[in-house]
Amino acid sequence: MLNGGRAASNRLFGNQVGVFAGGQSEVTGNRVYSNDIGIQTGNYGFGGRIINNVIYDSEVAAVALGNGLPGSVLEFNTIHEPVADGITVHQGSNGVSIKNNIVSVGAGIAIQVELGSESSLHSDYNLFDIHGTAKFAKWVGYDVPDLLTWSQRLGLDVHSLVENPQFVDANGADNRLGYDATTGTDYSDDDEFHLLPSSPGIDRANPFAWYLSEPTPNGNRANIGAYGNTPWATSSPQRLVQVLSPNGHEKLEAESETRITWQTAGVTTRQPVALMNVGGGSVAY
Ligand SMILES: [Ca+2]
Ligand SMILES: [Ca+2]
Ligand SMILES: [Ca+2]
Repeated sequence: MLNGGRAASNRLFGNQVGVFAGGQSEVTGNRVYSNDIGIQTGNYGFGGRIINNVIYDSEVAAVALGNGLPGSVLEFNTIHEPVADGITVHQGSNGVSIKNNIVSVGAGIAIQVELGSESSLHSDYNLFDIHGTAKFAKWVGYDVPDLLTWSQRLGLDVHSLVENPQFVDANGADNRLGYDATTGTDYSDDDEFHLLPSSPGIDRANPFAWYLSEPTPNGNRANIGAYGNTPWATSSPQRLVQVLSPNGHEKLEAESETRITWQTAGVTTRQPVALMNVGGGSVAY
């Protein structure tokens, strides 16, 4: 349990709750698997950051965001749940930001927001994978069948995708996922959530997110999921042109003009990769 501290690069498995975070805690780079709930927040308010974690094989939910405060962030995580729900936002959370995550579910609900936690919620640039008997979303008790309904009715996840994230091999060569509590055997060593080069998660994070920690060629844009903006990100093609908008969720009208935006990598000889204010004060991002 953390209250304002930092949990980094741990393996957390076989618990009721893998990580319980409150205050301004930072939970980063952990492998959290085979717990009832992977990461839970709360305890008089959570305003911290949950970043670059792989969370999987939970019993109830991968992430339960309780008492979230404005500024709290769930970003660049990979969630893979054959049984459990993905992300639950509850217990009066307010102003939670959910971005650049992979959420793959096989039987639960990918994202659900309970009554009283819907205010100022921000969710975008996520990659959802809904397979088996899984459902896309629940909003204050109502089923939301798909991403299109979610984005058009609620204005959430307008740049998000529903596709197979194409992990290298989620359960590894032994074809067993995570930790088996009944025999006390850990099958997680070969569980592999890096993205294949053909993954739709490559270069699909928020275009304004940092990507400089990714090896080149990196598409000048971060990948979605736990390895986005890290040295373990899957590389991009040498040359890339991407249309940013329209991206398929817009309603377009005949004979009216629409602005098309795009980004490129490896096409021109010079390109700004980051603009830094080295002379000024510190900047929070
Ligand atoms: Ca395995
Ligand atoms: Ca396998
Ligand atoms: Ca990239």
